[in-house]
Amino acid sequence: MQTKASGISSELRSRFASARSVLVLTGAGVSAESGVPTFRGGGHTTLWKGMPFNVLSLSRMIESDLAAVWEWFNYRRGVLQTLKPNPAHQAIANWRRRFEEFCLVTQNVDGLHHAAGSVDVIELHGNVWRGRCLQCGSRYDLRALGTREGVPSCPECGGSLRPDVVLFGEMLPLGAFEQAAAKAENCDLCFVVGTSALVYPAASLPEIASTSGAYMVEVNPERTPLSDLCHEVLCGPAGEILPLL
Ligand code: BV8
Ligand code: ZN
Repeated sequence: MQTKASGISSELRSRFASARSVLVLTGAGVSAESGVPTFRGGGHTTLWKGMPFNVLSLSRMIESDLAAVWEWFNYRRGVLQTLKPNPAHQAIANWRRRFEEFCLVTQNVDGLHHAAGSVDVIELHGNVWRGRCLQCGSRYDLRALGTREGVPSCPECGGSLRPDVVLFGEMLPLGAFEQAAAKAENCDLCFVVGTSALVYPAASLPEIASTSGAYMVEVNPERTPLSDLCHEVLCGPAGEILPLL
């Protein structure tokens, strides 16, 4: 069922009021109203120096041109620096205390869910504010390191850092997907917010929740490959819809 942003169905209201375990999966769309460019949708993909992001964010770029990867990620951190969470992030942060069990899983690397007060966020694709040492694996907050330009060095061992972000072709952080999948199996209400549902294994989480019998709700101005498996598709911007609940 597709309902306009103005109306939250009585069915969803009652399920929201009675849910015991809720899973929320977010994608770039939840940060769109904060000014973060999405990757796809709206007929464009994020380009940088003429290269599409899915070329830049390829794992082989780490070996072939780590400096270019840092230039791309330094640019993105620069853009994100001034951006703030929007009402969608805030609504989700408030939902946590309304349910016995609540799990927020994000594909986003922008850190805006944390900035809005969400805790225990499962970040499937890492976090653009962290660097990881290629030699010793130590992780650092790049804001603390004061990283601006070029390839930062590891304060521990002097090795080169890489962004602590999962690039295409790379494994997700150890245990992150498994933890999210276990929550998806046990949730009775699942929200899929602002994702084109094209990237795996993240996009398989709503399929797991649906198979486990969860009530499925998609929040997105556009339909996606997941729309047909949702009980409700709330067609509109997350920043306007989520605060209605
Ligand atoms: C893995 C970090 C396995 C980097 C990201 C062929 C070749 C190579 C790989 C593959 C392949 N086929 C499949 C794969 C696997 C690949 C994949 O799924 N590719 C897809 C594209 C086909 N997956 C991987 O590589 C993953 N790893 O599978 O490893 C493996 C096994 C063994 C050994 C080794 C490896 C790793 C995937 C992670 C990639 N990293 N990001 C960076 O940020 O640069 S993914 C990237 O896409 C972002 O993280 C983003 O979150 C993610 C998904 O995009 P969305 O979040 O959905 O954003 P998008 O712009 O697409 O959509 C926005 C949506 O919001 C739209 O629907 C729009 O309508 C909506 N919207 C807009 N405004 C609003 C809104 N909604 C609500 N409110 C609004 N206001
Ligand atoms: Zn190191």
